[in-house]
Amino acid sequence: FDRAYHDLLQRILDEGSYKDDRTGTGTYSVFGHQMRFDLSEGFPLLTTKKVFFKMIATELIWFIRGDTNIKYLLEYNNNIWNEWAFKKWTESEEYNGPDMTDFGRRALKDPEFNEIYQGEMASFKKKVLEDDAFSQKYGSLGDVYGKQWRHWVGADGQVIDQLNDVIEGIKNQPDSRRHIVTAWNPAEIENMALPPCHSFFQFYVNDGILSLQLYQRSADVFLGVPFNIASYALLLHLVAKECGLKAGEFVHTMGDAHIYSNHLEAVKTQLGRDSYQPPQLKIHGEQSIFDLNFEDLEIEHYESHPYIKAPIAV
Ligand code: THF
Repeated sequence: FDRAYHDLLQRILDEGSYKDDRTGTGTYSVFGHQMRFDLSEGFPLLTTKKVFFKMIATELIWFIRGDTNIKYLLEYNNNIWNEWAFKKWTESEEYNGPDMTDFGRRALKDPEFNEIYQGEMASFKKKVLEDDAFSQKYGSLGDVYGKQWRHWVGADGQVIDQLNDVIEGIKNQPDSRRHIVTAWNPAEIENMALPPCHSFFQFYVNDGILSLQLYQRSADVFLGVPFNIASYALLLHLVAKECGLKAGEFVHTMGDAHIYSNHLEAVKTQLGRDSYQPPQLKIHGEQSIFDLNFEDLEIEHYESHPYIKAPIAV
């Protein structure tokens, strides 16, 4: 499994072209890449660095619940979406703390600023967890994944539950070519903290086996992609179980696949490592996908190389 991922890293090192990006960090990128993971061989949690399944699973359950507020994630000590909510808060009228413009890059360069930023972030998290009115207003990321998957609002105000509809479709008309969920809602992009990176996915049923293909418009290959692979593999397992099918292939198709310039050293470290056997996923209980909790999921026999730390671009 790590092979397909390492091939992508190597391809970007060999062929990638340098360009500036929205975050001001700079990336090396290729356009158009596809990886395939056959889930009958195991669960694709990378083994050449430690990847935190808990972060991936709680984020996916958060999408499935239709939730768009980081409060749920914080309750699981999952911090992967904090920066985007924090950015909205510090740019709001009500914020009157120290200037947080461009906090992501400044925190990396300036230790004194980093102290102040860490303090502001800690009190932001505390307020989201403890103050309901505050968290409703500033814990929300806007009309992101959960909203579009479960409560897409049509032009006439009708609400579409895409995830539920796609599951019913797979059960009732498995051969259909319309098993699609899209998070890319052009009418609501401006109301999102960040337009969806993993934007569109489709299921395919053949011979009792369910496969899933994702189109990801923008792929942060070192930090995001290991999460995205495991997240959609988990989604495929959950939907397959819900529909009484076997989980087949996860096909990961990417548009702009990039390595941030400040991840290059980390990438080289990872490429120097050999992979272990992939772990196995266990789903406990017979509850529906919509009632699933993190505690129902378990990863078994996960052996990995150590964690490699790298900064996230905001
Ligand atoms: N922005 C960028 N620049 N890259 C992304 O991958 C990304 N996402 C989501 C939204 N914006 C993005 C957020 N997903 C981590 C992983 C996934 C994220 C955000 C952050 C991360 O930092 N992972 C660390 C561990 C974090 C922890 O343990 O708290 C890691 O080393 O894996 C892509 O959907």
